[in-house]
Amino acid sequence: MKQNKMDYKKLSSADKALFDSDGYVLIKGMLNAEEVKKLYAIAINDEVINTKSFDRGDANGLRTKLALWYSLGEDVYSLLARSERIVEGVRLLLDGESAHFHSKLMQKEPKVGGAWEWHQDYGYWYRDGFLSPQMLSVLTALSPSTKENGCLQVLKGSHLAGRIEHGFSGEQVGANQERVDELLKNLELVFVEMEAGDTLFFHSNTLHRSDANLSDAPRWSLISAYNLITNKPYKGNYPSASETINVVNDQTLLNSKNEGIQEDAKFLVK
Ligand SMILES: O=C(O)CCC(=O)C(=O)O
Repeated sequence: MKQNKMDYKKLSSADKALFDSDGYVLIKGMLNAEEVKKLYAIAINDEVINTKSFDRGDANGLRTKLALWYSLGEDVYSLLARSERIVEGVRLLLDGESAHFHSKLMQKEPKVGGAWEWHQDYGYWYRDGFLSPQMLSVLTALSPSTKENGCLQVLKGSHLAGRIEHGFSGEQVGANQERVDELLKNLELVFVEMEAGDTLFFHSNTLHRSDANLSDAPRWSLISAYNLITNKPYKGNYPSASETINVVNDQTLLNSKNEGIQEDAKFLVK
């Protein structure tokens, strides 16, 4: 059944106010059940994703799997990242025209999916050459995300602390623990439990982490990162980060016959 434009969620000025004060905003049901079912089915059978995925070890040696790519195309993940509802939401939150930095498919498998240590995304992206933290991540749950399967945790309001020094923690880059410990005393720790199809927009300086997935349920999510188009990196080779996004209407994800990703999506190779 064709969906009408009015049925799609759109971020409001109240969402923007929450993002500004808390460093994140959760939009329930950003994707409808049919859309998330389609995306998840394609993702778990996507051979290209499978071959391009790599593991990151956490501080306890558990491995968490992901694939990361830089180019937007016609695949279903890009159709979501380019959709009007997401791009308009990003524009509203970043206060201007935005570009796509990268997307990634996070695959936290049952029993083995490792933890992510406390970090700010800008802790990484600063090193990639972005001069300002006018950037954010859009995380859409493809399967339910719960405390049991290692949902995302955020420290509410931590984006206002500015960029914290990051160093290696296992094979990951983690935020300075002394600062994190102090912030933990003062700020609220929120476990962001999500239904499949919910979307979290969070600021690049919001401290976040997640526990290992020791449950029987997978936790898969799609994360796209965006930057204000004027905040393009001064080094590295990230073409989409300075390009206008070719926006598609919200119906395209469901109506398109396109499926998984192409080999030439400019994958991060580990
Ligand atoms: O989704 C998660 O568990 C953590 C992901 C994360 O921290 C990130 O992509 O920066």
